[in-house]
Amino acid sequence: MMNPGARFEGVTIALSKGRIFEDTAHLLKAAGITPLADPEHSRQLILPTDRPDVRLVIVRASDVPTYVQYGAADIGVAGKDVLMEHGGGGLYQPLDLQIAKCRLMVAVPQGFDYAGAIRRGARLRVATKYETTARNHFAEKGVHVDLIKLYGSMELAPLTGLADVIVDLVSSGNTLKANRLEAVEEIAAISARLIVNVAAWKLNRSRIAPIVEAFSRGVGLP
Ligand code: PRT
Ligand code: MG
Repeated sequence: MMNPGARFEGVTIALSKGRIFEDTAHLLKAAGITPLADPEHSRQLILPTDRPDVRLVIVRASDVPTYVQYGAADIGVAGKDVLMEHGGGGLYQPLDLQIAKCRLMVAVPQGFDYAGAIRRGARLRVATKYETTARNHFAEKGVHVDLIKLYGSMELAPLTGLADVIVDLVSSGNTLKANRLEAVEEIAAISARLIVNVAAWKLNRSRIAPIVEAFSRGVGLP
């Protein structure tokens, strides 16, 4: 039996707070949706909006695809990094929102001879939050790696001897520079995507399609 809190007849949108929420605000506005609380200041995890048929749920960035995949949310906004790692099962990905842009990179301590290590067939210790994506990337290149799963502050791993290289997101490059690291290889260009539960898209299209269309009209606008 579904728990009573799960019974909501409208559209549930999953977002993470921080940059995704901030960068999505203008897209929500384009869709005529105004949140009635600010997740940075409210402790509420379910945020009502000015539309009684639309609510937001605030979850960890890496949990957004999971909520949408299982239909606990109908729609979500997730970084391509998170979607690559998740795999994308049960998700329809109709829109590149062109927000929260960055690059997923391999980075090493400044001066580390990455190309040489690969040429020699060295076995690399790779610290990352993106275990699956990193494993696929190095397997494709034929590089032998030992993966070390971390949940944050990847930049610290090479500085403490935990790993030789990291796989992490880079936008300005300031974090790498501040830790005497340098990017040596791009794995993927990243931006946030609109994701929709595949079943909801089929069964509740009349409610979801207008929101997706409004988001698409807002893409690229300030
Ligand atoms: O914080 P939490 O653990 O809950 O989750 P999260 O860190 O995944 O969430 P959040 O809000 O930080 O990131 C959400 C999404 O924003 C990511 O999944 C990316 O798709 C996107 N994004 C865009 C970024 C960045 N740019 C980014 N620069 N996410 C993280 N960073 C971090 C990066 O990991 C590194 O530590 O910023 C640092 C590098 O920034 P520069 O400017 O110094 O290069
Ligand atoms: Mg973060």
